[in-house]
Amino acid sequence: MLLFRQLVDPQSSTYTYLLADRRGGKAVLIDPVFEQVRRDAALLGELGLTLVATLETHVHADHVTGAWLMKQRTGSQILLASASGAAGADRYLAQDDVVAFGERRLLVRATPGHTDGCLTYVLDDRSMAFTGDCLLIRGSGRTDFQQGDPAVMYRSVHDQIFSLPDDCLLYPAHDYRGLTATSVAEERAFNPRLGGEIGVGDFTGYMKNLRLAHPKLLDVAVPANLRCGRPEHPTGAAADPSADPSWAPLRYSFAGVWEIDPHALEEHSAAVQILDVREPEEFTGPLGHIKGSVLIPLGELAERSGELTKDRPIVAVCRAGGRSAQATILLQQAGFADVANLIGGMLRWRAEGHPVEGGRA
Ligand SMILES: N[C@@H](CCC(=O)N[C@@H](CS)C(=O)NCC(=O)O)C(=O)O
Ligand SMILES: [Fe+2]
Repeated sequence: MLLFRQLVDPQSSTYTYLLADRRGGKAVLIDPVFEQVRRDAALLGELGLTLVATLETHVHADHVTGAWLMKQRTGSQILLASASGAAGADRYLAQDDVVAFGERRLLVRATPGHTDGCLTYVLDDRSMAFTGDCLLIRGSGRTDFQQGDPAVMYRSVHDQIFSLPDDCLLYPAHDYRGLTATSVAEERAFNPRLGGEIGVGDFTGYMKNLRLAHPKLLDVAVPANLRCGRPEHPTGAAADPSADPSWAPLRYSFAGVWEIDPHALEEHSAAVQILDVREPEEFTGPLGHIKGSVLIPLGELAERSGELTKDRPIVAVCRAGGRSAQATILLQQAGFADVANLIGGMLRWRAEGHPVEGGRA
C-alpha cells in the first residue's frame, strides 16, 4: 500500500513528493526544500513514517535542497545523480538504478537536458513518475543555464518519459500556474513544445526563444545544492531554519502550531505566561484552571493582547486544545515570537494528573 503526498513550496513553486510504504512506514522525499524541512518533518512524525532517503531530481537553480538538513534531523540518506557533480551524497544514482523504500521501489531514468544530472523516478508499477525539470505540465524545464541542451532534453522526453504507459501520471518539480499532475498520453498529445509531430528542430527553436529572467536565487542555490544543501558556515538560524525554539521542549505540528505537552509545561511553568482562552464560566467551572494563568477569552484576545508581555513565552490553554491553537496563531500575528499551545488542553492536563486550581476533583 502506497502513501503519497504532494507538498508545495509557494516561494519557489517547487513540489516535494512524499512516498511511503504504509506497511512498515518507510518513506522517501523527492526534492525537499530547505525552508520547508520543519513542515515536512512534522508530517513524517504525524504519519509515523521513517524517512530512509531524500532524492533529488537534479541540482536546483531556484531553491536550496532540504536534503542535508533532513539528514541531520532524521538520519536519512542523500541520493542524487552521479552526473550531478554534487558532493556529500550517500549514494550516487545512474540509469536503471533502484531505490527501495519498504517493499516499494523507484526506478531511475536519466533524463538530462535541463542539467546533466537530471533524473526521472518511476514508481515500480509505472503508475507514476517524477520528472523533475525535464517534462513540466504542458511545458518543459528551461535549457539556458547549467548544462541545458534542448536536443538532449528532446531525446530524454521521447525516449525515457513518452515511452512510459499512457496512463502513467507525471509529477513535475515545478508548476508556475498551480497545476499539479498530468499523464503520458496527455503530454504526448498536448504538450505545446514536445507533443504531437513536433521535431527536435522545432523544440530547439522554441527553447532558444524563451527569454526568461534567470532565477533570483541562482548564484546561491547552485553552489549550495552542489553540497546537497549543507550550509557553508553551519551556525545560527540561517543555517538551520528548522531549529526548534529553546525555551521549552516543543513540537511543531503539520497544522503549523507549536505544541507543548502537560509534563513540559509543568516543568517550565515558572518561566512562562499561561494564557487561558476559555470563557469565564469555564475558567471557574468544574475543570478548574492552571495556577497563575491569566484569563482572556479567545474572542477578546485580538483587542486585549496588550495585557500580555513579550518578555516571557506564552502557553495558551483551553478545554481540549482547539481554541488555544487558534490563540497561538493570533498571538504570532500580533508579534509574539515565543508561543505554544498546551496539547489536549485542560482535559489532558487533568487526565495526566497535573495540579489544578478550583474545579471539581
Ligand atoms: N522566476 C523564477 C524562475 C524559475 C525558473 O527559471 N525555473 C526553472 C527551473 S529551475 C525553469 O525551468 N522554469 C521553466 C519556466 O519558467 O517556464 C525564480 O526566480 O526562481
Ligand atoms: Fe531546475
